[in-house]
Amino acid sequence: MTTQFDLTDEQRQIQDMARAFTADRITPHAAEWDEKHHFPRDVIKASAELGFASIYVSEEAGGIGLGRLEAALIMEAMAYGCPSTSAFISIHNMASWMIDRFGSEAVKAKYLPSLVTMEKIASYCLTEPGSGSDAAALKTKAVHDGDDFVVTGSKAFISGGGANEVYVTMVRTGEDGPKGISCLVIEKDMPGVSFGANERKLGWRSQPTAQVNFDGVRVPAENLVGGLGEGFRIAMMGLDGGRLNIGACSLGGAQRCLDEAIAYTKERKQFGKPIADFQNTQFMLADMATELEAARALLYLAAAKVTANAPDKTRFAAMAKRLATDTGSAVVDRALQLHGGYGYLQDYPIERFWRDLRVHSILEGTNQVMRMIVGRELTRQ
Ligand code: FAD
Ligand code: 2MC
Repeated sequence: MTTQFDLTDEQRQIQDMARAFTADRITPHAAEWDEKHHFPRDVIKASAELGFASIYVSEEAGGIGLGRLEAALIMEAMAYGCPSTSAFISIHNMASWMIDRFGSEAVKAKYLPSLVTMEKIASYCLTEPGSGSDAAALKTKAVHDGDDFVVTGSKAFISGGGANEVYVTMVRTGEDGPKGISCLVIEKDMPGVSFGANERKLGWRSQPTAQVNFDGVRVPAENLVGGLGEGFRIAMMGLDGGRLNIGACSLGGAQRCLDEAIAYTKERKQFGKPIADFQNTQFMLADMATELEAARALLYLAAAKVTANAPDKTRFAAMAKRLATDTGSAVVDRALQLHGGYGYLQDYPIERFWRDLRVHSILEGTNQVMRMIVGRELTRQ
């Protein structure tokens, strides 16, 4: 019975490797990256040496060809140090996988070698100023002209916007709605590509977010990923995995804050004893640990379903993202409460995790959209 719910030796080794990398390269610096809005490109690139830039990119394409549970373990481990940096690496993995899974041999050969090493980093461009949750309403137009597509429009909130070299972009090549959307790889240096100002954000400060503008950008037709009209489905399949990873980032961040809260409440004395001795503290810690384990169990199950391409994988990924991100934020909020006034200060890491995790209930599909995906499937019959 228990072996069914245990990680394999290989999964534990991957987890250990990610934890060691985090302890060495991420945790000691994360507060400074946050405070100085520093984008740690060198550390992000170093993660590629361990294969973390291409976790579920195939081995033929230079990736490490692992499953989604392994990806979740890596994201969770790195988020223990910095959820923002971990999530940034997740988005690169999602975009690279889309090229590997759906791209032609030509587009794969052109981009994957530099993406797996993170010589180039990839962004994922779906959201527009006028279409967030209703992603299929996107308007960025790509018109076929000779050997090129000519792309005009804007993408909003793009993680890595202005810094990254490769933009995996959903564009309209046909009719209104999801069937008229295609997926194109656009490069930073193509004439007509420009970027808005770096957004000023509550959290996720170790990475840039910016609008990406396309003004008559000529993109070679060979940069099409998948067939014409397949872009929306490809984008959604990318997000099935992305949502698991974002959930895993919440789990890792929340675990860190739970561990910090246990240590702090054992040290901090009030009314002549450690605050950990109060039953209220113990009950809060007990609930935090219980809820975190429950969310983790669902997320690992959903990850196994995405790896196995199970028919209910999208619903499970949505359920797991919703639960892990809501639970993660609730756990961090209680960890902050247990730190009292000190939790509100930058001297302790909790407020950074509180800010970083908050956006996980919004991006890669809001938690209302997650409920919509689940509710629709449950009532489809
Ligand atoms: P809206 O869709 O306008 O939603 C506003 C509110 O209405 C939300 O509460 C929503 O849940 C609710 N709502 C909308 N429709 C419904 C409905 N049918 N039923 C019930 N409630 C509903 N996008 C990318 O493509 N690439 C990126 O790299 C990227 N990075 C991001 C980084 C950050 C820091 C942020 C903040 C966002 C990023 N996004 C990115 C965009 C993100 O995916 C969107 O913000 C998100 O999908 C929500 O869209 P919106 O902001 O337009 O909100
Ligand atoms: N896998 C495969 N196909 C999928 C799919 C999935 N996960 N989800 C949808 N599709 C298909 C679906 O089957 C349908 O095809 P068909 O008609 O052939 O059956 C088609 O796509 C259209 O799907 P819907 O009818 O469900 O489309 P609708 O427009 O009603 O709603 C919704 C889709 C709301 C689920 C989608 O727009 C959505 O996920 N919105 C949230 C947007 C989002 O997540 N943005 C994240 C941006 S990235 C980010 O934030 C980062 C930080 C990187």
